[in-house]
Amino acid sequence: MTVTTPSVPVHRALPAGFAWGAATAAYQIEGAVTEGGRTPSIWDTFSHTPGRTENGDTGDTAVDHYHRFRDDVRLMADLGLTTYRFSLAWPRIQPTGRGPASQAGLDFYRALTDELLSHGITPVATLYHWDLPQELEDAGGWPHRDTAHRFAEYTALAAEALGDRISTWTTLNEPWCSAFLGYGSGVHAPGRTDPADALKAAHHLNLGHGLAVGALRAALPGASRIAVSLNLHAVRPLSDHPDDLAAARRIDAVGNRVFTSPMFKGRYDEDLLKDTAHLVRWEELVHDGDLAEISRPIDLLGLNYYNPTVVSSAENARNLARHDGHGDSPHSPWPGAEDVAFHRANDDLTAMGWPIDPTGLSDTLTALHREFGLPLLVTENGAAFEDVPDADGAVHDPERIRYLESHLGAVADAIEAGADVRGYYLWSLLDNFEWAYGYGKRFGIVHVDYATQQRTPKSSAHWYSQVIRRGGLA
Ligand code: IFM
Repeated sequence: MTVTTPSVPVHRALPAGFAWGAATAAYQIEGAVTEGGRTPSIWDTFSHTPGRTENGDTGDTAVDHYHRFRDDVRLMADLGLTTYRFSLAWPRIQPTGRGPASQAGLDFYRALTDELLSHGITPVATLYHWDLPQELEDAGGWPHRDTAHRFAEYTALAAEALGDRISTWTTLNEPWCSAFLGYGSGVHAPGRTDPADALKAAHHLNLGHGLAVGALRAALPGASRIAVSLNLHAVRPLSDHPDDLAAARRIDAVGNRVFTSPMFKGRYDEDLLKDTAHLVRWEELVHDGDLAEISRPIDLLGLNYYNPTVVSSAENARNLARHDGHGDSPHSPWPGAEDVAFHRANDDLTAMGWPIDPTGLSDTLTALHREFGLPLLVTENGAAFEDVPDADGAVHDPERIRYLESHLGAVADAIEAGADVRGYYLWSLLDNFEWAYGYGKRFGIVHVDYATQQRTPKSSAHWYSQVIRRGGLA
């Protein structure tokens, strides 16, 4: 890829040392699902179940990153990325979710990490981006307490083997999706639809996070940094009617504070416990010592942001179109808040139907800074559009550039307002398997021809490269 040196002056510089990255996840890009001793995850099972994904798409081959990682790292280096966030596949590192580590699995991530380091790109590893070993789901999955302990055991294996070359670790990616889309609405693997199980899963994901933080601290060198990546909902009431304000409070409770309060305040909030008391017996679910474990201090908070969430009471939604943006299911992913109505913030939409509004990003970053005072990372942000190569094979994606530019501007706004934002990982480096949407939704700044696996940097890749070289926006 050729990169031209920009002559445009920088009008909005990001702080020196700001981490310029891109993010991916194992099941979405690796393929090679039976190689190196890897065993099936819940996403292998789910995607192979008829009717679960668009066109029956699976991650069997994905974008074949397992075999092409050296070329992909070269692409990252050409772009000028200073950092890359990827996830480790649990069933590759610890097949079946129990017992010793697989050398082949560890070797793959050693080779990937060494390749990144040799190009001056800082690796950031996510331990769990939704690929639970199927055996652990068969034993009860995240609603089952033991899964949290299995996660800590796997974390220790990964950290002991890779901690000498990876210094920043993220425990969970978007546990809200794992718990509430996986066990509530069932649009994600494992496709279960029980609101009580969704809440139990949330608690055990929290516990798994806390236990993993302990395992990471024990195994990693002192200067290592530990984070979690949360897709916090930028919740806005449709109006200031008390019922809409109540709807916003409920979604904030079961969408955000179900994770942030135990992790950063060592408690579950009273309103969440009350809203969901008819579904779970929290006093039995939460054991003595769990909250101390979950609230072990971490070094960075990762925010994944795509769009704001506008809500109202069902009554106030009458005659208005409703859009929750989390896929089609007769089952709600919002236990205890099933009657809340969701609305689009505006009609400026991505190919996912998600409204574009960067103020949700700046608002959330500044709110997180005020509330928790932790250094922040934007660990995901990006957009899907209908990208089609032109006659010469070039892919022009001005809408994605507009999206990224406005959201990087929002990061700059938050920094100006005092938030300590240390880096930005756009989603995603490559077009990839977009879960239940299959390959139909393209989020990459690099186009992938799925028939040939050919990579073509889109115009947004060239644009991002210039932003990185400039250290800010023009
Ligand atoms: O592709 C996903 C990613 O795996 C998690 N965050 C949201 C992205 C876009 O839907």
